[in-house]
Amino acid sequence: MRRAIEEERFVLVDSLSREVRADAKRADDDFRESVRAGLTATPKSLSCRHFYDAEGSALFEQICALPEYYPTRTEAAILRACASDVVECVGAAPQLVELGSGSAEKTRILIRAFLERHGELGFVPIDISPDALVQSSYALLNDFPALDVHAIAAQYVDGIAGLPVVEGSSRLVLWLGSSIGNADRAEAAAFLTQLHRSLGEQGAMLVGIDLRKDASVLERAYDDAAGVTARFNKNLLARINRELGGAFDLDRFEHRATYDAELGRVEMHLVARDEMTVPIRALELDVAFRAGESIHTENSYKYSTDEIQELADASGFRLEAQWFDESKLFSVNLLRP
Ligand code: AVJ
Repeated sequence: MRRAIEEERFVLVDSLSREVRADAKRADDDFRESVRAGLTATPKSLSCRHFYDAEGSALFEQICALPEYYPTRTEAAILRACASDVVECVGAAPQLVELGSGSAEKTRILIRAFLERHGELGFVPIDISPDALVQSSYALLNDFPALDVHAIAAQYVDGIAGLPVVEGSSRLVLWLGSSIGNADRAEAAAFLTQLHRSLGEQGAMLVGIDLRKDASVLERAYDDAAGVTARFNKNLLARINRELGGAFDLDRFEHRATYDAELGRVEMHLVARDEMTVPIRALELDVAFRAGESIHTENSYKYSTDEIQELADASGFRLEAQWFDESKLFSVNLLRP
């Protein structure tokens, strides 16, 4: 089950190669059947979890650097300001776990702070992409000689279940970037409850959550002037063309991002500019669009400070500390059992 890439300081855990192939096949089936279900439903939708193929992941990295997309750099600024407080709050050297670690760029701020305080640290990144794990782990090991990395290529829930046990050390689980925003409020509470149960009394969480704010700021963040987010959104159609033999003409769809202040969420859509029928070969399906018909592709929920408190209460966590940037655009929250 376990493949040692560098014996001393790095372990990458994944499934046996047979299971990896089975997983890849399962992922293909999942994409195909989820696209079929979404495009034959009324209203039409596609799941945001399909954004992140190689192309989409690269576009997401570009989004993070956009002037309009404030979450990434704002969260980084908060982490720089609160890192030493977090280290104090946590106390003894923890096992540092990260959900959806990706490039782990912002995580460096915390790793540095823990290493300065304790001299050594074990880091457990959990990500569905083994390539991203190997790449980010080697970069970290190179830059931090006192760091150990135990990377887990898995879905969040399976990864948490497979966390290595370290005698006498507590756990701090990072969930950054407001990834929690893709879940609706009930799903977010249910997932945190599950984490709370599997982490036990020793586990704390540090969760980055985007805040409610002016619609114009939010809509610019999800519909940037350079059109990167539009390309990111339309990559779903491009991916259907590439992987399922679809015939989508990307120019005949418009990227739309709107903020619903009542629900507190940004919705992304792809809107058909005119009437058309799009064949998708691998699905043996013709998808008919009316002019103006939309495909709902993502929700990104925003929270008030009261809603963050409610989320903590609903999932059995205590909100022990909370940090904001000066303009209160974004929050970083320390949750304890
Ligand atoms: C990765 C879910 C946090 O909702 O802000 C960015 C994804 N979508 N621009 C977000 C996204 C469009 C992002 N999350």
